[in-house]
Amino acid sequence: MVAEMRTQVGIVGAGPAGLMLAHLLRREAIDSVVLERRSRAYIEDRVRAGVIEQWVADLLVETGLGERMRREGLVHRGINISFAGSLHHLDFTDLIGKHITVYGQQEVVKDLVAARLDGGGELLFEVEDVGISDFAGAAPRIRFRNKGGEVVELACDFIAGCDGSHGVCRPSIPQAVLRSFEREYPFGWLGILAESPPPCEELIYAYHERGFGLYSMRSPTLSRLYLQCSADEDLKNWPDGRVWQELHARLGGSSRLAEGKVLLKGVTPMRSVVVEPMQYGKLFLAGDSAHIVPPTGAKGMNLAIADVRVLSRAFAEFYRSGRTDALDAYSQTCLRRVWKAQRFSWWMTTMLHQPADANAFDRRRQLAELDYLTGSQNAQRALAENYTGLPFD
Ligand code: RFL
Ligand code: PHB
Repeated sequence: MVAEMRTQVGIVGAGPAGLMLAHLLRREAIDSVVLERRSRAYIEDRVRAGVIEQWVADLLVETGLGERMRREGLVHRGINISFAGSLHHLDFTDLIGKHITVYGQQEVVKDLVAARLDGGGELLFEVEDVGISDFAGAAPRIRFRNKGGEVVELACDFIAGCDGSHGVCRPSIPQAVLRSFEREYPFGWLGILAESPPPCEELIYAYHERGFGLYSMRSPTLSRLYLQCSADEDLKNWPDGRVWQELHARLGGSSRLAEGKVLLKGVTPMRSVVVEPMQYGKLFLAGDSAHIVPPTGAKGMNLAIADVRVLSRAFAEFYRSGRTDALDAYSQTCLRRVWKAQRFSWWMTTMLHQPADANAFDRRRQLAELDYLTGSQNAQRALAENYTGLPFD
């Protein structure tokens, strides 16, 4: 027995992209069903991004999701850059009148899940064997097994592939249609979450000959700290004592880092990926399913939300007027922003990390770049504009 369901937009994946798309569509009275293979607890506990661009914070507030973020989020005027033994503050608010908000991705996810379920929207967790079909034609379908084990066939007008970098939607597009642009970096990030007050009120990006370090936070008592490590680093090599020692060393002489209980430890490889186009027939890819950025520019979640902002508007235009211009332009519209975010993330990454094959010339060049950046208001404005979120067309 196969159960039948129907909706306007079938959304695969309940990360920031899928959940925000469902939220924005609901406000346009467009029906959607969100399918997620993990449990609610799993997606709400998954610690990932932490920095929200100003327009994303504004969007959360405008669409009724800003209450907890306003209370618990940390508004930062800028970031710090540490190199050659000194700390430099880049004040985005003074430079360009904008700011960022530090509010964990899992908090955004919790707020989105609560809004979806409170509003009676369909959000199915722990679905299995999701497969998509017929999206090249007029009647796309998503087949899956629900939590109770029942096979369901969901008929929809469109499918949104918001299922991240290991999802099923992108690999369902014929290979010959997609072009993939990729770069692997010869290092990764070892990240911890620790019960320790952050060493500074705002983030510190540290350039150091021992490797990059990032000092971020989730609250005034919880630090989120990262160290450049090798791409395939074995966590067994990193007992807590070594992690703290390395964090102190890379922060330099000014280290006011207090050690505390390590709640979480993990390694993330670093890569850049873009697939083009982001649309095939009635299937639209959004977020990490279409592109991955190295985390140095804090762009991944923000880009995922930028895609679904464009997509929700295009669906709204279609259902209002039958026009497909915005849907047809979806890929092109998103890719302009995606490539600028790729460029920025690549630039931040190469400026701040030590590749194993770097020679003395490379290190002098990096130091000159950091010296130029921290000495030039114009260079700082360019960083601020990208970091806080480029304007939309
Ligand atoms: P997600 O969040 O991966 O969500 C995809 C969802 O799809 C589900 N899924 C499936 N569901 C059903 N059937 C299937 N077959 C499925 N396959 C997958 C998954 O379970 C999941 O729930 O993708 P989305 O929504 O595109 O969001 C992207 C962001 O999560 C990602 O870009 C950011 O976390 C990246 N990122 C950062 N982004 C920022 O904007 N600012 C930051 O400060 C920042 N820091 C980071 C980061 C990512 C990091 N890691 C761990 C990769 C720091 C780190 C360390
Ligand atoms: C984080 O707080 O997790 C974070 C902040 C800035 C980044 C990446 C991650 O560039």
